[in-house]
Formats: sequence, structure tokens, C-alpha cells
Amino acid sequence: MEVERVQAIASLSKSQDTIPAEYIRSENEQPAITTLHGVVLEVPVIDLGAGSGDVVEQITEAAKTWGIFQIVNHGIPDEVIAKLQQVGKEFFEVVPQEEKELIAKLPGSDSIEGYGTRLQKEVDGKKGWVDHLFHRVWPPPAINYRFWPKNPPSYREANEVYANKLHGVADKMFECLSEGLGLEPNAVKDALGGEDLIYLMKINYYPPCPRPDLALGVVAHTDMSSITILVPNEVQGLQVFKDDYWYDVKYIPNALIVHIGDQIEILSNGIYKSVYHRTTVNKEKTRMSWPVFLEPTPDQEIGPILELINEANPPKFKTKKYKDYVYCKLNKLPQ
Ligand SMILES: O=C(O)CCC(=O)C(=O)O
Repeated sequence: MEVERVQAIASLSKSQDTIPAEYIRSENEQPAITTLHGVVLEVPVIDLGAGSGDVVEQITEAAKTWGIFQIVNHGIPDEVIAKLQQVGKEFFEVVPQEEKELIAKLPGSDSIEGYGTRLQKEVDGKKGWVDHLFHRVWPPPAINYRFWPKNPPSYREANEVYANKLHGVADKMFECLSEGLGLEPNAVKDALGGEDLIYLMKINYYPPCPRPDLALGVVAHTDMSSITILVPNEVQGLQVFKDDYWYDVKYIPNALIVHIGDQIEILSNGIYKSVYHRTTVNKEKTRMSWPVFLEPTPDQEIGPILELINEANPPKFKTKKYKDYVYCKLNKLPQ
């Protein structure tokens, strides 16, 4: 079955003022109607270069109140991020379509990995204005290079260098989140499966859209994983829901955006919040983003950490295997 890529639809729609009906969101989702214009949401920006006591406090506060924050002075060199972006952009824009299709996610496959376009429509039959590529970047036994682009030739090295540097940042986030709960520094990472955590790279490719007022890139959701660490390009598009409105999240060059996901909300027994977010698209420019989802292994059991539970604080979430959580979420079943 041939799948129509959004990139192809976008080039056909370039000279028009319309988009196919399945990309036009309902009025309660359309960005032009639901975005609070003129206000750019100042999600907390945390400088990791500052003294560490302060950083724990800031991360804890941001994870409790926003579920999202940006980090600067995170230790990943700008060139490493630039290279990651360059090879991802080349894969989408320079590599011929037939070659991209060679690493496409196979319809019906259980694995999320591969190049693709969301196949199942949403409940209301709508689709997001975005193509993507998913592949695991860590740990080595979890990697399937079949889904990594062979071109550009430096794709693999750029992703490996980035993934290696990302460990330090991820561990720092987990330590701060643990300390913010009054726990030992390794408590949160251990509760997620420690060194078994899987780093799942996604590249989102949002081509220009003639009607950005009507369409969405990625539809509103919270991330199922633990945390997500995301590199955006310079085109504005990420929005966060707060106090009944959608706000744009300001682009800061070379900052990393950290999302609190569902598993951190669960193991903190609701102290930390997973962030509800979505993306908009741009009329003239291509937006891209590189989220890495830090996922527990499928059989890892996750529930509220025992030290956080007592008579006054009963568990707010069930303890279950990550794969069972994912199944319920994807099939819109109660958890
Ligand atoms: O592109 C972004 O900024 C966010 C992407 C996202 O939320 C996702 O891929 O799940």
C-alpha cells in the first residue's frame, strides 16, 4: 500500500490556498481560534551552569507547575546539536523519496521504528501535518540500524555522538527530579529501570502549510514515556496548554526542551505533571524537531514510589507494566 506523505501533499498544495479536508481541524482545535495571540508562554528557562542547589529547586518547581522547561548551559556543544539537525534535514530534504521509503515503518508492524506518516486517523478522521522518522539510539542491544538512514553518510555518527552526550543531561534531570521528591539521587532512574532505559529518537518534519490557521502538526497529547528531551529548529510551533489556552513556547537557540511524561507523573504520585502539548505549522517555513523519548522497557513495572505513599498520600495511580500502560493509552482504554 502506498502511503501519501505530508511532504508530497505540501508540495502539491504550495500554490493553493486550501488543504485537504482531513487536515482541517474542528473549531475547538484550530490554532487560529484556540491560541492566545500575542502572548508567548515563558516556560521556565533553567541554567544548568548555575549552582546545583538552585537548579534542583528550579527543576522541581517547573516539573510541578508546568511539566515543561527549557535548559541552557546543558553541556551538549552547539556543534553536536547543529550536526544532528543538519543530517536529519538532509535525510528529509535531499535523500530521494524512494530511498526514504526503504526504511519506512511497515504497515501492521508492532514496532514504532521507521520513516512514516501516522497511518491511523484520529477519532474524528483528522490527520496531522507532519511526517516522521523513529529509531532507537540507546542502549546498543535495543538499536536496529535497519531504520537508520544510510544517507547522508554522517547520519549515524551525528546521532551516536548526540545520544552519548544526552546521557549526562538525562541523568542530571533524573537526579534533580529525585532530590526534589526528597529521595536519593538515583531513585527516579532506578524506578524507571536504570540503565535499561531506552532512548527513542524521533524526527518530526512539518512542511510549510498553506493554511496554518486550520491545521495542526502533532495533535494535543502528553508523552507516555518518562521524560522527553527535545531539540527544535528555529521555527516556532510548540504550544502548551495552560489555564484553558494554548500558548506558544518561545524558541531559544541551542536550548533543550524537557517534557515531563506520564511515567514521571505516576512514579511521583502526581507531584510532577506530565505536560499537555501540541504543535502548529508555518505557512512559509519548514519546522523540524528532534525529541528523544526516554522509555522504560516493556516489562518494567511502574507505579508510585513507595516512599511517597502513606495514609495521607494514598497511591493515585495503579502499578503496571509499561507495555500495558502503552496499550491502554493507544487504545484509549482506562488505565
Ligand atoms: O515538535 C515538537 O516540538 C513536539 C513534538 C511532539 O510533541 C511529539 O513528537 O510527540
